[in-house]
Amino acid sequence: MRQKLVAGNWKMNGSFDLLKSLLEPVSQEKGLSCQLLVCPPFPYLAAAADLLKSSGVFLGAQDCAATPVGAYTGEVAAEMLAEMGVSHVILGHSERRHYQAEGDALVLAKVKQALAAGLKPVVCVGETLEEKQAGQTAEVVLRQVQAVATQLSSEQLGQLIFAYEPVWAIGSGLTATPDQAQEVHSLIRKALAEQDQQQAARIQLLYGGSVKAENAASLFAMPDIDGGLIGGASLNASQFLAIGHAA
Ligand code: G2H
Repeated sequence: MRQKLVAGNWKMNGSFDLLKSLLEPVSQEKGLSCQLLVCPPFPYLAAAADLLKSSGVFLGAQDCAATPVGAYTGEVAAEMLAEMGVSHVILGHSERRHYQAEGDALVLAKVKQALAAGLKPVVCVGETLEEKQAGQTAEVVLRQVQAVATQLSSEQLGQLIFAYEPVWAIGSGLTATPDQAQEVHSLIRKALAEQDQQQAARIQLLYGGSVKAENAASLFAMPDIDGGLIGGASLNASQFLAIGHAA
């Protein structure tokens, strides 16, 4: 019922060379049953939109402003992204929560802007190693999910994608086991179902954190894991496509 989604989060990596060498094979790949999404940094979005034209591969950004267009130097508005052919936007990634001190209220404001512009927000949630060790995983993850979900209408809720990314698994080579990830995904879906059962059954829940071709199939086989948000491994076309084939 839910299609799998494999999303590449390039983070602050890339070049025009990489764009071409990566997106050409990705856009030409046939025979994947999952959806593909690539999220390069802002300066490459226009060229990426061109390379992905009529490929069926979705294009995403890694952030957007919390306000509509206006006097906000250095910011990029959601409606600008939409105008460029962007369909998705990653919001609340743990790197932004950490390095840019983004909190739940700011993430919610960005989600609202994204939705108003017709973008699908990919809202990232996840606990740090300290929080995990203190037994606070469920509390932290559900707080981050509900800070957004409970402030939206049912229709808006249905536009969201959540990505569970345990912070201790990001870029570390450590991955949550499929069972650990499923347990958290199932908690998220149950919390969403308490708000809106129909939408909860439809919302894609991605797993992120050191996903590679070797561990993707076992993660994606879990009932509440609807694909992955892939960092490092999305920078290599054959790795990224192999993860797509695992989905
Ligand atoms: C988690 C993930 C992508 P990586 O940040 O969002 O990155 O796969 O490199 O752990």
